[in-house]
This record gives sequence, structure tokens and C-alpha cells, in this order.
Amino acid sequence: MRQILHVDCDCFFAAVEMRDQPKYQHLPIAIGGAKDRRGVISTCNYPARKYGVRSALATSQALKLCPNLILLPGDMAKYKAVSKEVMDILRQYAFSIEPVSIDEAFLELAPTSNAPLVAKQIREHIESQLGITVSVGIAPNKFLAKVASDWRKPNGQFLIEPSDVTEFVARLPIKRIPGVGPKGAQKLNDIGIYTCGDINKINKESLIQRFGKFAQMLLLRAQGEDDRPVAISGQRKSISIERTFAQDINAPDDIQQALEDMWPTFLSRVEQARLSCTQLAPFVKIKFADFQVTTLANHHKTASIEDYKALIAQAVLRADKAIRLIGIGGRLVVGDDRQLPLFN
Ligand code: TTP
Ligand code: MG
Repeated sequence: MRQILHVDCDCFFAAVEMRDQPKYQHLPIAIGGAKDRRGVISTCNYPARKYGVRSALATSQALKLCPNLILLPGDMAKYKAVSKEVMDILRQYAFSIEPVSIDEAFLELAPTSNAPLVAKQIREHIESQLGITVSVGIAPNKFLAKVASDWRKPNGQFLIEPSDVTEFVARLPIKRIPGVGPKGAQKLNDIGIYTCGDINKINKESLIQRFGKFAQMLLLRAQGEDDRPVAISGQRKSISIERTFAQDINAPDDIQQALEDMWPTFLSRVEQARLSCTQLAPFVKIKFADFQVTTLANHHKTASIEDYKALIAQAVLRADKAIRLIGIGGRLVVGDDRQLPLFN
């Protein structure tokens, strides 16, 4: 059985604005074009959604629903940069990642991965590193994973187990099926179809006669089926983990212990990515007590704990200071490409 995650940022453009200007956190904000230029809303934060403000609504309409709405023009270059950072983090968790839009991606995990745990790690990682939240759907295929990511929004995750699929789809409104727009939904409502369960009850041939290819897609989805693969986009470049210590460390024994504590987490990341240490060239990062950072890499293509011990021992000699953070990573060596960045 496949394990697919769908990751979708919560109120993406608005979340970036709230992160950069915390005064907006609890106020209703929207990104969109001005009312007098007949603008529309791109998105809005959750406080604004309480008033009924939504994507694609005319700004004039949004201001009627919520007169206090703070309208921001938006900064596409900034959102694209944050999107790239999100995708770079996601790439650390799965070998196959398919970005679908600026704020969402599918990931395929190994069948043996603990998918809910990976989802939780992804959510925590993105929130702590980028200051925005995401929601994650976990399911045996793309269709169900996408539906599931919406189920506990914002900042939530929802798992559809293979054994729950039949029951889950039976009650699912047809408008939740990607590809069923308002018009398609209306046509189906006209013949008494409201849920996926209703599709399964009606005569297949008559549905195909009426709707052609669209019906075939509906029949599959109504059974909870979707065999579309996750299309790999771009190669993962590196895997790394970091640990910041509660108290700065200094003694060689403490440094060694810290590395041994981090090692199992690193190995599980490598495994999650369906890679092996023999494909990775090791690198380390040390942040000293005064925040000075140094990195050191070994270009040989194996990452063993001994390699890391040696690299760290060498890196700590660069300054006579206590250590605040240790990072260890492996860079995927593809052919002879040695130009990839280390920590991104
Ligand atoms: P969505 O993921 O659809 O919406 P969202 O992230 O704002 O909110 P949610 O928590 O429900 O996921 O779209 C991602 C971004 O794409 C959104 O922040 C702004 C942009 N967008 C538009 O510009 N116009 C639109 O009509 C929609 C739907 C989105
Ligand atoms: Mg979103």
C-alpha cells in the first residue's frame, strides 16, 4: 500500500504577512487588489474567514462583509521565495516530491515509514524554521491525501487508513473531488448525486453515457481510487539534522555523546528518503556560543559516524569556544557534481 502525504500551507500569502508583521496576527487581513480597481481577494487569514471573506471574492464584497478588513497588496517574489524554502524542507523527508502549486506538494513515503510521525515532523520543522504553518493529509493515494489535508486545517493533520477508505468516501460530498467544479457538482445534484456514496448507487452505464470520461474519473474516485503516481520533481540534494543544546557544550566526551544521540535520527532520515549513507558525502556545521558558524565537508561518498566524529573534531578546533549547536548532514553525490550548497 502506498503512503502519500499532501502538504498545504495554511492561508499561505496571509501567513507570510502575519509572520513578517506580527501586529496583523489577530486582525482580519487579506491580500488582494484595491476596491477602486475592481480587485479580487487572493487569500485572507482565518480571522477574516470568520466574516465570510474568501479567495476570489471581489474586494468590494469582502469589505462589505468585513469593514475592518486590512487589505495588503502582496509581494509575489517573497511568497515564491518562501515556497521554495517549504519545498526544500519537504525534499528532506521524501525521495519523491511533486509540488502542485505555490503552497502545496505531494510526497510519497516508503511503505515502512511512520507517516503520521513524518507529517508531525514536517509540520514542526516548517513552523520552527519558516514561521508559517501547514496542514497534512495522509492517505493511500493523491486524491484522498488532498482531501485529508483540508480536514484539520489550519495547522493539523488527518490520516485516512486503507481500511477506512470505503466508509470515508461514502459520505464525501462530490464537490470535494478535485476536478468537480461548481457546474459539474450542479449537474450531478440535478440527478440526485450529492456524495460519492450516491455515485456508487446509480447505474454505471447511464452515468458514462451522460458524462463520458468525467464519469469514469468519478466512478474511480467514488471507490476511493486514484493510481496517479507522485511525479518526482527535482532531486533532493542533501539531508541534514541539527541539534541546539540546552546548555553550550565543550568537553570532547559531551560532543561525542551529542553525536551518538543524533545518529539514529539521522539514519532514519536517510532511510525515509530511501537513500543509504554510501550515497552521501558527509558535512558538519558547528555554531559556537557567540553564534559564529563554521562548516566542514568531506567529499568522499560515505557518511559513517566515524567520518562525522573526525569532521566535528576538526571543526571545533577552529575556535576556542563552547558549542551551541551541531549539525550533521550528507550531500547526495550525483555524478561528479560537487557544487551543491551544504546547509540551505
Ligand atoms: P490555497 O492553498 O488555495 O489557499 P490558502 O493557502 O490561502 O488557504 P488554505 O489555508 O485554505 O489552504 O492557495 C494558496 C495561495 O494561492 C493563497 O495563499 C493565495 C493564492 N491564491 C490566489 O491568489 N487566488 C485564489 O483564488 C486562490 C484559491 C489562491
Ligand atoms: Mg493553502
